[in-house]
Amino acid sequence: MTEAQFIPQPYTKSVEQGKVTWESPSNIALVKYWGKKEHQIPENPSISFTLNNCKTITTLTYTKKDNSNEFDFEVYLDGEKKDDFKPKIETFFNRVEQYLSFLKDYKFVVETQNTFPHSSGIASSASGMSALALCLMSIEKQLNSEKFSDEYFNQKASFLARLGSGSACRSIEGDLIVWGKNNIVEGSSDLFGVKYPYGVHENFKEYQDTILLVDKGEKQVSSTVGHNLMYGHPYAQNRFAQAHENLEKLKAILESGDLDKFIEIIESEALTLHAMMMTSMPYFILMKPNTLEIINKIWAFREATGLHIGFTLDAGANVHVLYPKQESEQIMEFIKSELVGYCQNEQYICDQIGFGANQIE
Ligand code: 2P0
Repeated sequence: MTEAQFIPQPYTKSVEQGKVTWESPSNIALVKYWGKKEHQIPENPSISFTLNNCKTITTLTYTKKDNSNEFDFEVYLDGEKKDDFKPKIETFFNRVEQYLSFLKDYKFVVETQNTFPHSSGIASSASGMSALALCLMSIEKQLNSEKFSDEYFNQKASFLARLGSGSACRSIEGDLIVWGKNNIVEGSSDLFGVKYPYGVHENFKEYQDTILLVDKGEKQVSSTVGHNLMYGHPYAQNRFAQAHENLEKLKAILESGDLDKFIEIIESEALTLHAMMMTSMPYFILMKPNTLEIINKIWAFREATGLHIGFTLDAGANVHVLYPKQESEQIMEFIKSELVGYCQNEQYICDQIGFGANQIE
């Protein structure tokens, strides 16, 4: 697959107006994407669990307009006009225009809402950009008399979402998605996410993710700044190589169901991501004291009980506590009694592995 395959043929149908709604989930990387080349091409492969409950729901209303000189759109979050979202969408439209030739023919209204608290420190770019990409694909589908296969629809939606925000390309489908060309997963691509094609042990079915909201503030380091820190970073090349190695190890673990080894990889990936930020120039510490308190408590509880509780982190202070469904009763009890006190306003979100986006009729 190359980019050229996503450039549409001239549209055969004309549509005056319409409305389409998609809900799309967030995802949490197990092997992290950190560092990119031009055009949203990742420096290394990543693999993620698609989430189930943390979602963005986006309705796109489109009305044909007289001229096709420029983009014309408005954005609403929870019913309120959000002009500060416009530059990101404008950038996205510019990047995808050659793949969606109708973009300047319509006036769009984007109405969006998240199922998770707005400033929770949970990235809404993955769910938000994937939901918008899917809405645009639904319009493109209507403009073609020829039917798209589901595979093409999802692949192009992921391709477009990636141009909005890299990690968004992993939110179209579930339950495990790989993005970034590598020799370990057949069919992997830098251009879009693909469903993990190999056997996955029962242990990972319905895997749980309880997200502890340690710091709900604005992101201290934007993803653009963050990825740029990997340019000229003294450890970058080793880190990129390590991501391939960890993906290979994870493949064997996903098949065997070895939860101890699983935890070893995901925790190492999380701490490596943060180590990259601590050792870049400029340098950042994105963990908070309570992030470390939680990590130490998790380690002590795991040591004492032998339960398979582990964590991962995004580029922020919140902790994703990951554990198998069959141990959830005891682990949830521990989370509520020992960890929730470290969260801002005791807030946390219970989520689990999910299966991707859905169109809402
Ligand atoms: C990931 N993160 O794999 C990594 C781990 C955060 C930490 O992808 O610039 O918002 O939009 O392509 O996808 C966050 O970066 O970056 C991210 P852009 P994105 O999930």
